[in-house]
Amino acid sequence: MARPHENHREDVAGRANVEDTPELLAYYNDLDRFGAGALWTVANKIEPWEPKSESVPMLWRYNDLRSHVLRSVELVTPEKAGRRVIYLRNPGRDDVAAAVGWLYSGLQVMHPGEAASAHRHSASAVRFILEGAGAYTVVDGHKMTLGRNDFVLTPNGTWHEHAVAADGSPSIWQDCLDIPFVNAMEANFYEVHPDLSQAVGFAVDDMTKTWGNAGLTPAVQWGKPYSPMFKYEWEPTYEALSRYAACTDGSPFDGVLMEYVNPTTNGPVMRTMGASMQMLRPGERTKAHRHTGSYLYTVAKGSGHSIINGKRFDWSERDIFCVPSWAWHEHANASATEDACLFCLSDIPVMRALGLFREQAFGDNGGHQPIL
Ligand code: GTQ
Repeated sequence: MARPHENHREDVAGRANVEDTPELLAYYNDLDRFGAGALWTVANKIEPWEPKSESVPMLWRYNDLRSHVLRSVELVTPEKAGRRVIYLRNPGRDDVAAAVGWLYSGLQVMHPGEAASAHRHSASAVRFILEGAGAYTVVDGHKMTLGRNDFVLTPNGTWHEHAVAADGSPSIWQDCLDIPFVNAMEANFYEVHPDLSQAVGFAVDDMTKTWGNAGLTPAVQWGKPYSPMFKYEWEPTYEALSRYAACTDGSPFDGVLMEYVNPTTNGPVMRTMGASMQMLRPGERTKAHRHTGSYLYTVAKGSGHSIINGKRFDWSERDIFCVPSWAWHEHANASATEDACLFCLSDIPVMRALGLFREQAFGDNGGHQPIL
């Protein structure tokens, strides 16, 4: 059966603008029968003037979701579910289970004494701890204890498993993975650990203790293409932002923003995903800009609002929101006395590595300056 005929015309020199005629329609039909089509019918659609994200700006309120996330504990076991996660849906990206762009995110909950089986996959992951005590992750035999606002990496190909210690408390963390991207690349493999769990082979938290010492690096080789510092803790992150805030005007677009880096390269923590923490000082309101790449923000501290493509989203601690690629956005801290901190996970490393990163300030040349 012939597909419905599409013809995306634009009356602009250099763009496709061919009117349908009975003769051409018959021609398109013939091409369709042999698995072919005329580019000029779809060219304007597949080559937009600028990125057109299908993702919708979204705010997921923790207060709305929390009780439902906790309910899943009574409904399914980690053994049966594999992982007990409530994932964040974006109406524009339901087909690929992405929260925004090509990034997946979900809220995983575990009770004390529970553990999820060890596995590995081609997708890379980070976890940002929202609440609870006693949670830990084991990555390739390295055990990391996790507290609120800590952020842990499980890079592509590493064995990983999550659990909460028997004397801990119910824990919820946010998972962010590049699953949709790896699936788009048609390169996703998945493996369950043969023993369902891995032995811990190193001192607890050794990777953070080895690699997370400001300005000091050990005389140890690290050849892997991701950060050896598997866990970045909240306290030193907040201290670094506070110290930097005391001596900078910050960026008019981002406030006081610092990127989490691989200490052996100063580059992003993983090849496909990068992370940053951004401080909005009391009363601070940033200017609007936009850039390519998809962004998931988690409110680590404080409250405020963001305006994304003209729509206002009011957020408070633990809320998650997304900024789709090339969407205008600006952030404001609601408090005149307290700072607010936003954890941000993005696919900027992919954008940069492939030469696709672009950035534009709102109002720059009326938006008409060349961006390529
Ligand atoms: O723990 O690696 O939320 O594979 C979804 C898929 C977490 C994980 C998720 C996963 C993981």
